[in-house]
Amino acid sequence: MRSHFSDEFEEKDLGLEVTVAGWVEDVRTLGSLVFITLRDSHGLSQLVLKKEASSSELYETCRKLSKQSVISASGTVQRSRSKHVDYEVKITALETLSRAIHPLPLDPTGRVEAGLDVRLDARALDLRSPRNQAIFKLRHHALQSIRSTLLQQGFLEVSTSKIIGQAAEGGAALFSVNYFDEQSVFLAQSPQLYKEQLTIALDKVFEISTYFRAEKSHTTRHLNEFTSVDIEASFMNEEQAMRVCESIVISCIKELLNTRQEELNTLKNDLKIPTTPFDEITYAESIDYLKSMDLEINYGDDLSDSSLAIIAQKNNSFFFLTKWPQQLKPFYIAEDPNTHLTRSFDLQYGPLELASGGMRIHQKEILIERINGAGLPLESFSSHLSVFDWGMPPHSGWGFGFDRFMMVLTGMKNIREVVLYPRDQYRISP
Ligand code: AMO
Repeated sequence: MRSHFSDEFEEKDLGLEVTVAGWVEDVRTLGSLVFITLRDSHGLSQLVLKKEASSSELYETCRKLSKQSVISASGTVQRSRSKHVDYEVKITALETLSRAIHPLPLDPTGRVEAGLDVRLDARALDLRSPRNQAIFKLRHHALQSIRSTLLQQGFLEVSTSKIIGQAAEGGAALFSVNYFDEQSVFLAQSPQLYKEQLTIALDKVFEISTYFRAEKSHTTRHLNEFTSVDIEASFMNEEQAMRVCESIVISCIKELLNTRQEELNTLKNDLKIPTTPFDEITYAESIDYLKSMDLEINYGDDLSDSSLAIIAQKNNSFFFLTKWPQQLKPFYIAEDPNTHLTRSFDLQYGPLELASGGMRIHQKEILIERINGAGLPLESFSSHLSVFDWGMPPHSGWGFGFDRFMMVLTGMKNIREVVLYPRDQYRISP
């Protein structure tokens, strides 16, 4: 069975015998004519049938079609008088392949709006709407673009284990699951330790995968399972890592603007190419600025949502927040011995944190000190620490929240909109 769509037909197809298949979006009768709008992920096609003595049974079948049923219809291509399509199929035969049972949980044409929870409960049907198709097509193309940018820069794509025996980055936000013999293991919250280890052999690696965090942050930007793009590279410093991060953002936006205007228009998202290099504000400058705005904040405090919102009034596009004090960054981030500030950065889009990274500690003794200082159990890191005896190069990297980046690309305000089956504290199905 081959499906054709009206926007595929050309003048030369007039009179061609075709079979089209798809989902019934609409059925309208106009005098003795019945029009069927058929949709699939490529677009729309229009079918038409005139009621005549010889076609009255087929006419009744068409008229009574339930919306969203799957049909296949055969006929000939003719010119259409409709405003929406240039060509239509004058049908001679129709088969219902699967009947949609009404009432449906939602109307995928979007004409009747449904709340996000209703939509997520019936996600597969929800995805049939042009708006959601645009989101997930952009997601597909964004992933391809990021992958290709990193490949062009010589990164090797890797897949690290998501089942881990020990808490890797500190125990806080890990899900534990039963493994064999009731032994508990954890789901990886990031590939941090593995990607660092890989720099001793594979040089420059990247991974695109889902990770798991047992955080109870029920916000529009947190999920308990999220997709991250991670890189790690030997002999790279934090400045170079920031430029790589910037490059995936810029290339992706350029590519979507060049090739996916249709989806961007559907979402009415006015995406613009940001200027480079992205602005850089240090943590200390942020604190000074917040103080100058009469905010009660002290050096060493974390930047809360409201603080970031104030900083974002001045910087409403992409910018880096750099040089954080050690207590606000993970144990593996390197410190500048002169300033005692970490060689770290966060990539922000206004108030939204998109990525974090930096230069790592590559000397075993310093790392041990930092693990102890963070109050983490040293024995959990024994196999990781042994790698540092095998020739650990200086290295840097970052983790980039891909779902959050999708919020920027699509203009969506809730991360659940850009993830097929989002998982949060209250949602583990479908
Ligand atoms: P971090 O914990 O900052 O750093 O995570 C990196 C980025 O991942 C995204 N992110 C999330 N997205 C959705 N839901 C969540 N619950 C969530 N948690 C994090 C954010 C964040 O900036 N190992 C380091 C990275 C590194 O240094 O390489 C790490 O995981 O966009």
